[in-house]
Amino acid sequence: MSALASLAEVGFDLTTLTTGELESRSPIDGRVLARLPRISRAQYDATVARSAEAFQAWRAVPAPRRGELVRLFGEAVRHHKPALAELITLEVGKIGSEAAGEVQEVIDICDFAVGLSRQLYGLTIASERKHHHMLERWQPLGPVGIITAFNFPMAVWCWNAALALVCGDTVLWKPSEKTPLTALALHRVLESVIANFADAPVGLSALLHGDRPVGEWLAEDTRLPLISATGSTRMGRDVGVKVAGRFGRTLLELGGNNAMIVSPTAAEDLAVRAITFAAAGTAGQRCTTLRRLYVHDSRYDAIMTRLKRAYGSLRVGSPQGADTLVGPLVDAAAFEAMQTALAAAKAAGGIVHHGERVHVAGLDGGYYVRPALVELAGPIEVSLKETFAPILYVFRYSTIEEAIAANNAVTQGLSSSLITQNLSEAELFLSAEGSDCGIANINIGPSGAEIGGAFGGEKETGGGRESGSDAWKAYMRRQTQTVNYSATLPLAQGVKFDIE
Ligand code: UN1
Repeated sequence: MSALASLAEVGFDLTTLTTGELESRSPIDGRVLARLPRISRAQYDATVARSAEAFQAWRAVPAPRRGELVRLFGEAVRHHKPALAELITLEVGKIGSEAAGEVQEVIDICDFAVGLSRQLYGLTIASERKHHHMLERWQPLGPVGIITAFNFPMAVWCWNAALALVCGDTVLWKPSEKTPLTALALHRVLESVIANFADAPVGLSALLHGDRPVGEWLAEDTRLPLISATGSTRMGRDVGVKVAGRFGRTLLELGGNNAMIVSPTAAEDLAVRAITFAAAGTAGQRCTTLRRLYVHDSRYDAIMTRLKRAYGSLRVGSPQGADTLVGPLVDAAAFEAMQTALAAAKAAGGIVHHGERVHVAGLDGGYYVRPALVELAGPIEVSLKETFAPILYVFRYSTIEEAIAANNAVTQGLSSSLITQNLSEAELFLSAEGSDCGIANINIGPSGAEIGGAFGGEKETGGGRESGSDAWKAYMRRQTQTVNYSATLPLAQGVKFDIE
């Protein structure tokens, strides 16, 4: 029996999802898994109105009690973990362990949020006025719009939703039009928890199925003080400009073009594994995927030999196969973008290894590729862009300063890494003169971050921070409070204003 069966408990049944404009296709074989209706403008407006109404009640529920809802949700996700992971594999094409890892990331952020629900700390501040005290208090913000991408169809929503819910906000989720099913299943799990939670108002969390116009409605909607959006830089620029135009806030997590530097002292086995997982894993479809590799001259030939061999033997195939390491690309458009990028790299003098389509028996409708390595003498137009596919551009370098400058010489700034045993190089990379990215790692690839740290990046990556650390502050409104417990009214800065 399919692991999906457990989801019947929350009213999710694939066989009943047969009508609607949105088509969920499996990257495994291109088959249509389900059809779902797209939300209309009138339904959208009613949903946001309910969310705004629900916020009035939810903000007054004590934060630890809000945390209890998220705790119960995390428990329910644990129960449905095999089913949710199977659905990610079906709809996104992730291999089993990565799909399970994504569901684990959902569970982890729930646990984090539960603890956070008792730690929404503010500051106390010394007042210059006698018998006054000042404090900084974090208040719930309002209904939050969350726009997510296909490649992490559950975890990224939950980074936002789990924090927003404990912060006292209500949430509205527009998932990628490529992954309506995973969103529906996970949201049904949350709905089932909400239905049994007395303090949860109707409309606390909503799912908005649709494509681009729904994202635009959210961006333009003055009822939503915060829009958190994950996806391409182009999408982020549109959303960012629209939201800024109405003085709303955005939390943007956009494109990456992540690099790794392999230094003269790098441990070779570790480097080769780190490179291969970060560049070829998830079929190159993480925003943290390794896309540029800088190898020191002294190590270049040996590392390239190992990489070509490792890439040649990577098991590409159905993500449902127990041994598979590289599943399919999400769709034909992703395959074409990859081939276009490889052709451009070749035309610009790059030496391309692999990257060809792999035909998997019985799965002709799926786009499987052998991940590509492209040797380049220097940056070219296509290596400065993010192509959402497994292409790794490889360069030589001779000094660490030169390699760090190259790491930083792109418009994106998400993640970065250095493989070294040299303490001075590691510290330089992590210093003010080092990597300019939101994430900087030593002896780890750029992908696969834990939820405990703040996740996000600089420059065209959008500047937002989600998930751990103090990212919760984005979902709250900061209020400075001054209280006078004297009978007089001294004014700050010594100002005198005495009246008769
Ligand atoms: C993404 O690709 O949008 O760090 C998120 C990672 C994952 C999250 C990736 N934990 O690779």
